[in-house]
Amino acid sequence: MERALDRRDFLKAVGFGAMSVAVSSCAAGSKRGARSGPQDKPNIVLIMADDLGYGDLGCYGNQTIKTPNLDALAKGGMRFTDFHSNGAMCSPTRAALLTGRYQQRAGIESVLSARSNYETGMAVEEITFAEVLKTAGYATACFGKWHLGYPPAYNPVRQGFDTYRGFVAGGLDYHSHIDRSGRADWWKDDKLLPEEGYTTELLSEHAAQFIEDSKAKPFCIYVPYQAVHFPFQGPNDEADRVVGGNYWSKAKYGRRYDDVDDRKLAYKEMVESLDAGVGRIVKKLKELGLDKKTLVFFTSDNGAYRWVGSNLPCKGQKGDLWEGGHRVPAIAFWPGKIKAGAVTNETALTMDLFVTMAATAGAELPVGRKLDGVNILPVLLEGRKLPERTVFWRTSGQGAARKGPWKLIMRGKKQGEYTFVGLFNVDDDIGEDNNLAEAQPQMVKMLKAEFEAWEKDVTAGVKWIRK
Ligand SMILES: [Ca+2]
Repeated sequence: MERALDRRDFLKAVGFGAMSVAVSSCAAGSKRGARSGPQDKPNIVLIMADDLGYGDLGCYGNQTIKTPNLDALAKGGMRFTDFHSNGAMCSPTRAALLTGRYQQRAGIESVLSARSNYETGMAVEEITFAEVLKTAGYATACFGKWHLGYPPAYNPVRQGFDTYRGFVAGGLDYHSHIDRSGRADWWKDDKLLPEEGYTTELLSEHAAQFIEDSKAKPFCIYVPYQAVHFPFQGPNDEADRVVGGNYWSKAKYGRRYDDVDDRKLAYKEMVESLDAGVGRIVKKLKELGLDKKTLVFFTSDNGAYRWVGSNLPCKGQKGDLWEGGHRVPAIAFWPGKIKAGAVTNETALTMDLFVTMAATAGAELPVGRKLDGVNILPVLLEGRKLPERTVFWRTSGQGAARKGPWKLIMRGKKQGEYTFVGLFNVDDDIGEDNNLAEAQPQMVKMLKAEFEAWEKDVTAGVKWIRK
């Protein structure tokens, strides 16, 4: 229990308990107060796919891949058309999700590689949504891909999760659970504990079991699936790796890589297994009569690789700051609270989910901590608009800013200057085909100035873990 006491002391030291999340405009928030017990609080199930593109689901227009469970969630809840991952790759988006801030503030702007960053991770001093929800009496669990630190000292159980099953690296073999550096990577809390099975199915089962075990108290489950990140392996494929091997070459993609049609078939199987896993979790909520008191939120950590997945109708892919790199599917489901069949075009980002979950839980936010995300519950519950804001992205020589329909994108940074500057009205031109930078120099100037001010703010005094 020594560790738990340390965490409590730490949370006290950073000022938990003195500021409530503003939820006055929300129906869900207004019913909660000092008189309601923890058992009245809604549960939260946050599911994040990996590398799933904007055009990869049936409810986002995919004609090939069958996703009946996710389509049903969209039909029974709210679908976002303008939701974005904070990063264009895995670790940065996860840092923003966990902390509710731009990932640069946590010093994580690029991927934590199991080859070159194996000794490090996101600082345990960062305050995660799991830690915030714990202060409101929630049971917390993480089942899936962490990708925010490899040594046990950076494990999810050090960041507010009571329970963890899954893997800490990216690009795991779905069957043998061996990472790209040839290490076994399947954990129970902060200890290695192998388990047989297909990654997507194991995580779905653990999530369903946790719901069963935790039904008497409010819970928050974070399920970061690996699906549909490479290697391309469906549930019926064989393991491709052994401990001690090196999988940083093309072998990382798995044996179903060379043949394009077969690779795409594997990808389809992976998305469909993900869809079945979401269905398994929602079915468990329904069986226990918990669906009406649970907010389910589904999204992806970045766009798809276009040579296997679909970001249509967006341009670009994972790693890009074109829309295809960061505009992702997002679905919110909460029967009786969120209007069935709702579609919103509000612009929201991964980092908004931290404050949104705290508001859902009636949890207090840490004092003196700048959170960049905003509460999107008013969008979910009342179809309201968010306050106007400008949001930003930055990754490997690219920068972007978005205000209303306007998106500034800058690419190819060399000696402090970008070789490409584009301005697009992404409401009218989601494919970013019509560059209006020359026609709208004032808008370019304004967004560039806002971007530079943001850059200065989020990088001031940062100790970079991975830039
Ligand atoms: Ca990813």
